[in-house]
Amino acid sequence: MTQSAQKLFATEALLADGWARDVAIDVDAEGQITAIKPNASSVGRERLAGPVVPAMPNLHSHAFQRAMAGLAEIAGSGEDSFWTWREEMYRTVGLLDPDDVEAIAKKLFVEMLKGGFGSVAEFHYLHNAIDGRPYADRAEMAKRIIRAAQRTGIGLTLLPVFYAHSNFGGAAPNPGQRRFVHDLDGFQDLREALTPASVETGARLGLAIHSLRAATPDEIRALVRDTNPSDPIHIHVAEQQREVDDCLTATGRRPVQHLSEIADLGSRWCLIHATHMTPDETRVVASSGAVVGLCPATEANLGDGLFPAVDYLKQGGGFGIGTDSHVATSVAEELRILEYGQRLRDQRRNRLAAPGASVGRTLFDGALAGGRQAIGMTVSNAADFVVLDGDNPFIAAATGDQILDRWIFGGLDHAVRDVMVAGEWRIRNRAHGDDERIDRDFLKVLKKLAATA
Ligand code: NGQ
Ligand code: ZN
Repeated sequence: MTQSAQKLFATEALLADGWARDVAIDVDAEGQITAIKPNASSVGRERLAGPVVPAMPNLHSHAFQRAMAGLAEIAGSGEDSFWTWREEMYRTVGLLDPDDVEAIAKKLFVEMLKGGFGSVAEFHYLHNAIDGRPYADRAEMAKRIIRAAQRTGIGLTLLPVFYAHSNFGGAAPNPGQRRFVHDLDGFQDLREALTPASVETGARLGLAIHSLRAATPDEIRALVRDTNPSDPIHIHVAEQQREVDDCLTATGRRPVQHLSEIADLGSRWCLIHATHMTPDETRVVASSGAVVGLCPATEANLGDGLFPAVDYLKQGGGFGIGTDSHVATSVAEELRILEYGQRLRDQRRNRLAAPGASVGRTLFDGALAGGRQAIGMTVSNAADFVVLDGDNPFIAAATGDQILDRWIFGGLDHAVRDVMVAGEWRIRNRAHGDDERIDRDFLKVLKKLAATA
């Protein structure tokens, strides 16, 4: 898509090498940044309405789950868990047609933009029709995700998910999983069906393997072998203690240990959650070049446990953030919960930054680098950035890292004002051009779900 070139000016901006003042930013007609000059003049440039920070990649999303956020909070037997939540999630899965999923994804992607994300990796496993048969076009559902990203303007890395079993040892899938499953040939057909749409829209493609429960070691090796060597590979791993126990029973190994023996973990890999790791496993992952995909709001909501972030970050481990089930959709909220989990466990403050460093800045920089790697966006000059609200007194009075600390830890949940992705304004003054229609279509889906409750 071509647009006209833009000459922008920010009084303060977080650049690759740190904060700079009076920054001139040139964006060309393809949406690429062609020049960034600090200490420049604003003459002839559009003045941005506040400090500028890079847009964050959201490295883990199951878009359809946005529709049930907040609806699984009625206490059951007293033993509610991830696994009872999953039953409710499967019930929602059984109700959604392609139009519904597209409407949910559009609403969600706009919310993510408003929360400070510029791109998303969709871990997409809702492939088959409600009765479990493939759609006439196997890529029907995935194409709805692509269309939602294109219409809302969020950057997309689509990760079609391989899912074949209900548990370790190649157990048959259960009925609630019929919309997710493929064999290796069917999955290859899906990937091929997606290639033209991804080329046409600029969506990046990668591979996701649902979990060590859902794919056997042989299947994992075959999938990795058949994937373009530069594509990212994502997998859920070690999120729940029960998964650790089942893995130990089936293989004699813990999940992360088992995965590291099946696959050569390196910079293409993104381990989603990796919550339950021993110090040895933590060391292996931290030194592997892989990224861990942390989803702090969802992990808290589902009662997963706490990732050993203090040890992992001290060892230089890579990480990014995802909103996963979308009980939150904001950069600030995910980073805040990540830090607060460690504080609650340790009964200490400022856990994830080195002495003298800002926690907000440390987490923001870490999640940006890891997120870009995990979504396959490492070499990019795309104009993807967020303008924080310079009229907010907290932001207006802050400078440098304090801007991030105020945003993340000061409760400024509406600090994101404008968002540019690939050189186009997707959010201006907190609004998306298509808000009304997107809300109307989304409301229809919510009413349909409420009618079947
Ligand atoms: C998912 N979600 O695939 O949506 C999973 C739940 C499972 C999270 N792990 C299902 N947060 O892991 O079996
Ligand atoms: Zn997930």
